[in-house]
Amino acid sequence: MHTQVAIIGAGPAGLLLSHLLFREGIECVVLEARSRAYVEDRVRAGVLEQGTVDLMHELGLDERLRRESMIDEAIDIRFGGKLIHIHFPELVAGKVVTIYGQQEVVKDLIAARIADGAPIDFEAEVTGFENLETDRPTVRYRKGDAEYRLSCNIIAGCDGFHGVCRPAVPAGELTTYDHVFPFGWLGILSESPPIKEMTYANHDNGFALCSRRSPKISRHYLQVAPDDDVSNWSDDRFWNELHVRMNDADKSEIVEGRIFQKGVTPVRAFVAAPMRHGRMFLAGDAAHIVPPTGAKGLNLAATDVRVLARALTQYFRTGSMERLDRYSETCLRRVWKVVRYSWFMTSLLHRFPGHSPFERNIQLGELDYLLGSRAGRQTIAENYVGLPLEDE
Ligand code: RFL
Ligand code: PHB
Repeated sequence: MHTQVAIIGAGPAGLLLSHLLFREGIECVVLEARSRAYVEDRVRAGVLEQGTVDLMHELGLDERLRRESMIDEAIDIRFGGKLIHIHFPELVAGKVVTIYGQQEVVKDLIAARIADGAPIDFEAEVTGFENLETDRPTVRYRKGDAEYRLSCNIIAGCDGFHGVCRPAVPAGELTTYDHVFPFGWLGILSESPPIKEMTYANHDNGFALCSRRSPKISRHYLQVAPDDDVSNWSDDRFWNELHVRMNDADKSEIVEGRIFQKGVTPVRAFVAAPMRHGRMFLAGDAAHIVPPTGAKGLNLAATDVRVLARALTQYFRTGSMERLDRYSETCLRRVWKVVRYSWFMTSLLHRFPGHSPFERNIQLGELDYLLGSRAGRQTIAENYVGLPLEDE
């Protein structure tokens, strides 16, 4: 079998790319190791930048998003009994962010692709590649007990952080930058109405975040030890700690409800450069991960594939590799700005086990600065809503 673009992975990166290429009449096959149900149920991100919402709109895939998403005009940061209010429209010319669960985005993208008659090959696990350096690479994959081969012109490595594409690049060709923070996030979903504003907290006990998925579903996070396990966190322990860190000791603000999902996730920044080897182009988490504090992972995956789709369109229309040759450099400029911002928010808002009293006071000084400085709050707002897309 042959296709123009073999897309590995049906996460946001792979699915968005498949729609962008479909629109340009470029043929692709999407290979996904997991089942459709598994991919659609994976609970992850929730904050969409305007650029990501615009992309869904341009693709004509925002019908449910428009109906069910919620707009956030602000975030709050609580620390030491004080409140920093960052109101986006006031600080960055009318900009806002949209709350819509990543798994809802994924469900919409999968349904639309199937409706286009261009299905996704689920439970098709890619196991290896051949001839990556030639103009006819081959993808090997397994479905059940059978092995298959797919020949293509281009491979899009959209298979996430634990995928097979990045490890297929020969040793020494990639430079990797890795920064593991000394804590993790415990995230829950609960059947309870959320608090008024998306609220981050830096408390002596550690970071906390109150977010939401709908008017009836809350999404909350607590900083925990990096190797912590959900079994250490009974529902009661979770709620009690959240009230404390959110300065809601009398439990009058945060409504407790049935917790129906709980998971611990590492907090880490990672970049692999270049985002390319021969005919394989890496996009999204396959190439980089950012700590969740900036709410940027999904949005960065979306900007990567926007750049990649434009470059592939040029290539298949004209035969020119000019944009493909610039793909990695173009993406990495944005990636490093987003890594920087996510690192900054993570450093600002967490308790670091190794911090000296000096470092803790510097952190509190920075929070106090933001409280009094419009310029400081504007920097956060500008990044939170998403930096403008620079024309590549
Ligand atoms: P994904 O979503 O991991 O998809 C990769 C897909 O590839 C498949 N795969 C393979 N398929 C075939 N053969 C193989 N050998 C394969 N190996 C892997 C996998 O099964 C999977 O389906 O990567 P993608 O598309 O790059 O998307 C990235 C985003 O998922 C990620 O960056 C975000 O979820 C990060 N993130 C957030 N991003 C935001 O923009 N805003 C947020 O508010 C936000 N919050 C978060 C987050 C991530 C979190 N976790 C759990 C890591 C909050 C959390 C808690
Ligand atoms: C979420 O709603 O899942 C969420 C919100 C803000 C973040 C990270 C995750 O910074």
